[in-house]
Amino acid sequence: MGMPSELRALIFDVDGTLADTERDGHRVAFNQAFAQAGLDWRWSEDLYGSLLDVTGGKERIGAFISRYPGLAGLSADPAAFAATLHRRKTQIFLDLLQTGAIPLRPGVKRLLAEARSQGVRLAIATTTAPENVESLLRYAAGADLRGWFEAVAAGDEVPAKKPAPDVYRLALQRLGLGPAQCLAVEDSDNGVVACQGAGIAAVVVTVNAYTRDQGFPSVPLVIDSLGEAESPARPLRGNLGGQPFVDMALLRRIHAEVQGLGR
Ligand code: XBP
Ligand code: MG
Repeated sequence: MGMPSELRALIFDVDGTLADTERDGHRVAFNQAFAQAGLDWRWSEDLYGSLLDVTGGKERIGAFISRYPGLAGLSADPAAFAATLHRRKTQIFLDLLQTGAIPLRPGVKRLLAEARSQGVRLAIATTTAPENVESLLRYAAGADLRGWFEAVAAGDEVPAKKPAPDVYRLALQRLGLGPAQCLAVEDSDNGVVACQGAGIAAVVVTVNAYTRDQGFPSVPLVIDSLGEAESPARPLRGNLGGQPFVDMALLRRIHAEVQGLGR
């Protein structure tokens, strides 16, 4: 057992983690894209929740088409059709982001700023399209947070999306760090399996309405948000050591414990 690695970087998931983008963002954009294409498809909040097990918007449209045979309006080539619909959806989602309609989740900006003040590097590993990351970071927080992240791995940059480890491996490669030097922040089982598959054992999960009932195998801390002084984080698993929110000291403790366990 070598010396435990120092925590050098945090790698953040985007959708459901940096911001609650799915129900009122992506889902709304998908439905508007369907309507603009003259389709009578409409993804309710529940149906969308069942489709979220498929990561990637194009892949999610494809899964919908295969799960509901006989849909009206299909073209001959479903993959090309899904890709065209997805491009339209992405443009609608970008317009939505640029209105500032989607805020960062509680505690995100506070934790990012604290990490930066301590020289802990920041990266992103996400399934969503790269242009969505740029706009979310530019417009969600008011201040332009895009420059805070030195490495972004996103969307189709990798052949296999979460729960495959590819996008976390790409983030690690762009950081030039090993998995033991990093801690991931995620919101979903798919995301946890992906980071663990890339060797990142230190992970904290902030759940949302769509993911709160997932299992999160071997995750030391599962909470309802990163928390703020005025809106404390509530743990579903693990504990915050009596403090109201997740801070760098807590993340360093979790990272050290996981390293010490040699997981
Ligand atoms: C969540 C996803 C994405 C979004 C939709 O990504 O699976 O597909 O739901 O975005 P993550 P796109 O949690 O890894 O951030 O339509 O651009 O895929
Ligand atoms: Mg997510």
